[in-house]
Amino acid sequence: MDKSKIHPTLHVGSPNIGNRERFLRYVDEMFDRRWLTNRGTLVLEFEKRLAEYIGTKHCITTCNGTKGLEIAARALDLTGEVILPSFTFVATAHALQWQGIKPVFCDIDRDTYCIDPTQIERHITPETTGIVGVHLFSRPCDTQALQSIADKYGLKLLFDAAHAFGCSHHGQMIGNFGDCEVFSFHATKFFNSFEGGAIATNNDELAEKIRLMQDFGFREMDEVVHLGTNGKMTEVCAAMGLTNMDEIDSCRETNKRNYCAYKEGLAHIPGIKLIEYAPNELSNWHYAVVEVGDEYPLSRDELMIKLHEQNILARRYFWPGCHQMEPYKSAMEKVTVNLPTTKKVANRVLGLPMGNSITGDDIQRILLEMSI
Ligand code: T4K
Repeated sequence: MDKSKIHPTLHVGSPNIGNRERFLRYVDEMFDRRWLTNRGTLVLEFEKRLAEYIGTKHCITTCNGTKGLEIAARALDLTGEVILPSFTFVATAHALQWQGIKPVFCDIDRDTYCIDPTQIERHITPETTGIVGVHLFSRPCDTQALQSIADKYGLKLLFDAAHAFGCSHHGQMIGNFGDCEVFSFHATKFFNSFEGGAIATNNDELAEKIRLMQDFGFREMDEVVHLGTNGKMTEVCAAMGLTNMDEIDSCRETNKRNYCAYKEGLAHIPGIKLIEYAPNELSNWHYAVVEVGDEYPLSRDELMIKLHEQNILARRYFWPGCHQMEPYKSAMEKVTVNLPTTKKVANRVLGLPMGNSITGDDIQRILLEMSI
């Protein structure tokens, strides 16, 4: 029997979709203008609103977060080796490797799952040019510690902020840290533009370089002044982004309500620990990630299979860690890899369905399946 007929499928990355009429109005106007891409009206308006929202001088849109990371890495002149966590989506590593930069994997902090600043210095060599911190599952890195290390060794500091749009750290919006920060607006993210991304920075010179690079290096018609690529966002994506901007606060509230429902229910299940968000900071509450501990009667993978059998598509993001994926795994075959916290966390975490389509009843159904 088709199980989706008994229970609808619940996804981790179910998209948040704003007001359809407003979106269609934007699209209608776009067709009237006959301007579909190449820094059109909607992209320019979207960039202005993004920069206002996060309080940065610049926020340059890109076609996706991965391209944003690639462009940011090039604009920062990263070469040689760059230190990053292994416990992240593989795009963080691929964006470096794709342009011949060697990703050097560092262990993570046991509490935040973000790169552990105390482990970074041992990876620094004469080839190191930068550090990439990832604000994993919406929880910020220790930005101050990372900045101190970057300053001490003259390294560039880039943040992969794919998960952290709409979050603050020490009272400041994510987007304002390091040399620049890169967001993803993929469909599965808290805030989406179908596909898309943006690079936020307060550095005028860097912003100018990024703008040139994402449009083939064009300054004026026929005038190419820099090496560039095609990293542009389309107008229809900007229309989705603008539509969803009006719903940010209500999405945040729904996520918070869902997170709190999980927290209350999971408190009664021994061996299951939900990640915590800092109480005095703004969060997008988009990730209900649990650690499955020894006290729980099932392993993480057994729990995942059990949930999948009930159409609850929990995901073991980001197992097994980038260093266990190709091409990094083969490249590191002869090297001793010592990432004990990454290994432990990657073997225990499970992301539960979140997003605005998930209801309180859905969460009760998930909790019931998890209560053994
Ligand atoms: N850095 C970090 C830390 C990231 O997490 C990501 C992306 C990036 C960089 C790169 O940013 P982008 O270049 O993607 O902008 C998904 C996403 O494709 C990816 O954007 C995301 N991270 C990653 C964590 O998740 P998959 O391969 O897991 O996607 P998929 O197709 O399995 O979908 C995930 C879940 O979402 C499924 O349960 C189905 C559901 N879903 C998905 C889509 C697209 C829906 O319900 N509706 C949808 O439209 O990578």
